[in-house]
Amino acid sequence: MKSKNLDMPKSILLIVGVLVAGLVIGGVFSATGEAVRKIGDPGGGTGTTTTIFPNIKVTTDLDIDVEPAIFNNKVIWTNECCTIFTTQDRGIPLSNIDFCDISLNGKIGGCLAGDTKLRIERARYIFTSVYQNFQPDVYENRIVWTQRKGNDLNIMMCDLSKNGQVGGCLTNDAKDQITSSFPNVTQVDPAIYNNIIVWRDITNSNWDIYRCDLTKNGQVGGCLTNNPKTRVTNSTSAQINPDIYENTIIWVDNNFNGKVAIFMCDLTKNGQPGGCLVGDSKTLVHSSNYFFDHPKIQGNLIVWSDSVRTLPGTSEIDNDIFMCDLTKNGQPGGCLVGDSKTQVTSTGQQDIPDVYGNVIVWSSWPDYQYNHNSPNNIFMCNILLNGNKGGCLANDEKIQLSYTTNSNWKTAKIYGNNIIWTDERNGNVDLYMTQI
Ligand SMILES: [Ca+2]
Ligand SMILES: [Ca+2]
Ligand SMILES: [Ca+2]
Ligand SMILES: [Ca+2]
Repeated sequence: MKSKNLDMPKSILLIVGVLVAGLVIGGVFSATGEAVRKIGDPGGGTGTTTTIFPNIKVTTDLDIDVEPAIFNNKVIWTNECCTIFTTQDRGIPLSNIDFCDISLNGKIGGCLAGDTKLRIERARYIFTSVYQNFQPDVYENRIVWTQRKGNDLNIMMCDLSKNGQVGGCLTNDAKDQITSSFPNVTQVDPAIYNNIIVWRDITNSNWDIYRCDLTKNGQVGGCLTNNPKTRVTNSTSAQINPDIYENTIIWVDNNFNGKVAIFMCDLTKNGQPGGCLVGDSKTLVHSSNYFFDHPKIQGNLIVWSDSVRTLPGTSEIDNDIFMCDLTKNGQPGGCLVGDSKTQVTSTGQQDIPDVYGNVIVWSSWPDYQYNHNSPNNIFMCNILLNGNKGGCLANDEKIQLSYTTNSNWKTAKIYGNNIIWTDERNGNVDLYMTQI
């Protein structure tokens, strides 16, 4: 369960302990054989950070394992394998939804490299159409994803507690189709929190955010295939990439007065300014000339990447991680458009953040400005360490979690003490994880 204002005293003690221990044993090898290296994020501060967070391999296959999502111990991702050739779908790779459970590590269904992973939905070839699966998200026992079948894309769902029955998550269980196939209208990018599923939808000829409520199944606003779904936005620009936490939905608007913007709405304010009904005015969080990709919300924090400058000595954009805190609305650090936002990183390229509790993770390319082939790795900070090593202020030295040498952006997701990310250290895209 995702709890509000979650703090993690245990992990803070661990981080501090690790930093202290790291100062003592820096330069040796950890128990798992991962090299312990002293590498500081040139993103700020002085000195070096030592990490001993072991990098645990999750997938070992030669397939492309991407788009991880995590809730409690449940990890889900998109597995892209082998390319097939048909008349309609020439050269499109097959994509499956795979799953493992950290609490089953060492057993079937666990997340260690040697554990057999579970396939929730596989790519299928039906009536000359390839069924592809991607963009998974998970909340408690419910898993949602996007399925493409020919020209029709839909939001799908299964429930692990129904395994072996209709609506369950075993490979051969019939899954629930949330959105309609008729006409062939595209719905993609789902996110789920509790009973609410949100996605982007092109029913009205431009992208809008839509939602449904599982507690209203069978009625208007429910999540059964034929239930009329609830429209959230109606601006003629594209509203995309939604996320949801408790009653707050956030998304990106790709053309708000010529800029890219992050908006939010609050389901408890429905029918009033700031509510999520289609007629309610939505709340502007931030706008920029830079594209945000996926902003994320958890607890009181919203995180995103933005660019406010160029890299020193170049004309290239310098990406940074930014955050705001809903409890500070109306003050510096709050999430209203007039509030100054908090810059988390500094020099180098940083993108694709995620947040849980007081911890923010992201993909960082510290030496990008000097060498575009230099390593890109996963870094983290903890707000409770602000002003110190590991803190989330722009000049605080950050903590490096992964050690790979390739320069591709990585996607990290965090839940509790578990952080999972895409990693190409073995030549194909795998998932790795660590525990903080
Ligand atoms: Ca559809
Ligand atoms: Ca729109
Ligand atoms: Ca930067
Ligand atoms: Ca792989």
